[in-house]
Amino acid sequence: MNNKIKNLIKKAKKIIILRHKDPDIDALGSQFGFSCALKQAYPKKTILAVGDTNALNTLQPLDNVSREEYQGALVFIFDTVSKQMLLGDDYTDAQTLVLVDHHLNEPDIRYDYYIKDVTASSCCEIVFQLLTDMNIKIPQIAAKYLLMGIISDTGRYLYNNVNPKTFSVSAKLMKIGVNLQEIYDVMYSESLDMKKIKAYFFNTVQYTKNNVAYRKNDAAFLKEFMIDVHTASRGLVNQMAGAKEVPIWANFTFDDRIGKILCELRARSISIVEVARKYGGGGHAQACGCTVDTWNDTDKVLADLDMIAEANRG
Ligand SMILES: [Mn+2]
Repeated sequence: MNNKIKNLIKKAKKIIILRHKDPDIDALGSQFGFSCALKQAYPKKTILAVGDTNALNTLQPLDNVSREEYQGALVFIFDTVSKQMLLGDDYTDAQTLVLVDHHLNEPDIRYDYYIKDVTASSCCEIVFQLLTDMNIKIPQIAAKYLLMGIISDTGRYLYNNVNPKTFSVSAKLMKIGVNLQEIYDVMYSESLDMKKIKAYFFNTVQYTKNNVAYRKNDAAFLKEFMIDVHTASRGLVNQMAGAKEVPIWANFTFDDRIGKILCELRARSISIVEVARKYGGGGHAQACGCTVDTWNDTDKVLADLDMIAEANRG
C-alpha cells in the first residue's frame, strides 16, 4: 500500500493536502507535517495545504486554491473519512483521493486509497509511519508538527489511545531535533481570561442521576465570554475530565453558523461511541461526537449516556 502511495506521489505534479474542518492540532500537524516533508523531498512539485483555520493553528498559514485546481491533483485527506467533517466538496474533483485516518467509522465519501489504523494514537502517528515507509526524510519542522499532533491527541500521553508505538514514534521525532519544552510552552500556556472562563465553566457544570457531567453552552455564553464555537466545544470539554465520580462527560455547544448543537462526548473507560453514532456522529470509543438540531435532542443524548453510566456503575 505505502509503495503504491509513493508511486502516486512520484507521478503527481500537484498534491493537495486536506484534513477535517475546525482543525485540532492532530489534523493540522498531519497536514503540515506531511506537506513540509513532501516539499523538501519534491521541491519541483506543487504541494498545497488547504482548509479553514482557527486559534489552534500556530503552525503555518494555509494555501488558497480554486475548485478547478483539484482536477488532475492527487489529494490527501487526514484525520477524518466523513463528509460532514469536510469543508465543501472540492475534493470530489480530485484525480486520486487518499484517506488517512485513525477513527473507527467507515468512509461515506468516494476514495481510491484508504490508510486506516485505529490502533494509532493519532493521525500524526500514521503520517510518521507513512513517510518512514516511503523513505521520505522528515525535516525538523515536520517532526515538530507531527509530535504536536501526537501530544495533543493523547492529552500529553494521558488517554488510553497511547501504546508502545506512540512512545517509539515520539522518540524518533524527538531525535530529529524537536524541542519539547518549546512545544509545551505554545500548547499549554494560556491567557488569564481563558483560565477564568474555564473556572466559570467548571463551576456551572451539571450532573445527571448517574453522574454524567454536562454543560449546555448557548449563544449567550459564547457571546459573554467572547469565545468561538471551537473553543467552547472542543476546548472546554475536558474541563469535566478527571473526577472520580464522573465516568462520562458531555459538552453541548450551539453553533450559530449552522444553527445546530455540537455534542462532544467523552468517557474514562466505557465505550460511548454507539450514542454518537445513534445521532449521526462517530469517533473513538471514549472520545466522540455528533451534531443535533435542538436542546431537546441533547436531553435524549444525555438520557442515553446516563443509561450507560448506570449499567456500568461498579
Ligand atoms: Mn486525530
